[in-house]
This record gives sequence, structure tokens and C-alpha cells, in this order.
Amino acid sequence: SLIMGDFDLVLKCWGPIEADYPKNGALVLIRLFTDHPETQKLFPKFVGIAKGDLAGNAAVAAHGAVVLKKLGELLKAKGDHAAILKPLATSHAKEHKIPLKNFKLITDAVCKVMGEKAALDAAGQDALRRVMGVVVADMEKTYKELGFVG
Ligand code: HE5
Repeated sequence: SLIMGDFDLVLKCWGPIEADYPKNGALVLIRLFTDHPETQKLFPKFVGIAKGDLAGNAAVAAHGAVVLKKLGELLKAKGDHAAILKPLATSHAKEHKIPLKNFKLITDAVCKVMGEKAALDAAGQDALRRVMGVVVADMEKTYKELGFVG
């Protein structure tokens, strides 16, 4: 696809992230909740956790790992991601009721963490934003089919 180079730019820096999904996943979620405190309320399991307790919370790390593992699968699929995205979009629309804009917010958090922990530079961060733009546009099709207004 046209953005194939973007997938490769991001994947080049994925190693340090993949090396510790729970630690880096917790960093992503904590960054998301710090920059956008309202997003913590979207996670029923996390609503009661105080800011200062997020870093040591095993459930936060476990879910952060789940999120980054899925992101890794998406990156490696390089756009051929329909089979991955359909269940992901369906669960986020119907079960978790996550408005689409949150995927942009979490993308910004991943960019920051990859900048700090994996040396993803400004061009790499732009590449990640373009990749996630395609991912979210494809998720939006499923959201619309399901009648969920994200
Ligand atoms: O869809 C699933 O499996 C295919 C369920 C497990 C899962 C969830 C749940 C996965 C694989 C992901 N999320 C992946 C993922 C990648 C993108 C970047 N998520 Zn997810 N999520 C789950 C995102 C983005 C994103 C943004 C927001 C606000 N996600 C969320 C929220 C969210 C919630 C509330 C859940 C339900 C599980 C849970 O609460 O765990 C603590």
C-alpha cells in the first residue's frame, strides 16, 4: 500500500516495546490517563484506582500488554488487517462502548512512549499517526455497520 514505508518505520523501533509489553503497556495507559483523565472512566476495572497507584497496578500492566500486543499484530499485518480489526472494532463498539476519538488519544500516548523508550523520532511518530489513521478509518466502517456513533 501507499503507506507501507510507514509500517516499516514504526516496526524498526518496535523491538524495545515488544521486549516488555506489560511495562510499556502500563506506561501507555498511564500517559493516556494523565493527558486525558476522562479516558480512565472508560475502563470499569480502573475507575477506582488513584493516579499514584496506576504504576504499581497489575491489572493496568496486564491490559497495557494486551493493547500493545494487538498493536504489534496490526503493525506486522501492514494494512492486511481486516481479520484482526473486525473483532477489535466489534468489541470496542458493542461491548466496551469506546468512541473512536479515543483511538487517536491512545495513539498520541503510544507516540510519546515510543519516543521516550524506543527512540521513535518525529518522522517515525508521524508514520505511526498515519498508520493509526488507516486503522481507525477501517474501524469506523465497522462502527457504522453496527450503528455505533463513535
Ligand atoms: O477486543 C478485544 O479483543 C479482540 C478485547 C481485549 C482488548 C481491548 C479491550 C484488546 C485486544 C484491545 N482493547 C486492544 C486495543 C488496541 C487499541 C489501540 N485497544 Zn482497547 N479496550 C478494551 C485499543 C484502544 C483502546 C482505547 C480505549 C479507551 N481501548 C480502549 C478501551 C478498552 C476497554 C475498556 C476494554 C475492555 C477490557 C478492559 O477494561 O480491560 C481492563
